[in-house]
Amino acid sequence: MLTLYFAPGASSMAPHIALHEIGMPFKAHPISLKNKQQREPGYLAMNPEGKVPLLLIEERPLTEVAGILFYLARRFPEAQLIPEDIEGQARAVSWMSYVASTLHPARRVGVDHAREVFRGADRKLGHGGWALGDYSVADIHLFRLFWRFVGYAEPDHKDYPNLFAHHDLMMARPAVQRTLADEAAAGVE
Ligand SMILES: N[C@@H](CCC(=O)N[C@@H](CS)C(=O)NCC(=O)O)C(=O)O
Repeated sequence: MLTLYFAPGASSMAPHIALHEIGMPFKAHPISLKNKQQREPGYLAMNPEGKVPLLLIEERPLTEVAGILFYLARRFPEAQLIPEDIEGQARAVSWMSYVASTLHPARRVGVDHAREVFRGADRKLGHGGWALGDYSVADIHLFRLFWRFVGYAEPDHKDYPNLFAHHDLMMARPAVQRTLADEAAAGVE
């Protein structure tokens, strides 16, 4: 059994979406970042970084969004969340590394910096839908960061046409709608 520790709206939303895409039963364990549950000794024993997401594979902890998405995509190939060929898989990892190392930390520097960084992401994504051509875990990771950016920066559609088109494609997916509903209902902030 897989267990996902998540906080509503946090980075853990990406593996949460992937798990719903896969459609296998899993346990979803909400934690409150506001109440610092990620700093409790029991949680730190599983993830010394004190962050979400955390995926337990049986009892074995796996952390970092990109690592968890890669694991899920490879473990459940029937969900078609990653290309089959090695170059395609490397491109998925490349996109997820960019999302984790460039998009995720942008807000900490400031909203103006984030606006500039996401303009670069819009150019990188380009016109025409999914990051790798077909839908993949790279889209899930990208979506969560842009979804968050929309929430705090309230960007104008015309400045990010490709990312907004991608956002609309993602919002139409049942797995995304299910994740947003589950996280809203989770009972923590
Ligand atoms: N590099 C990590 C970042 C995870 C991360 O920053 N998680 C945040 C929520 S979005 C968190 O758990 N913060 C709690 C804290 O720092 O106390 C990943 O990609 O999984």
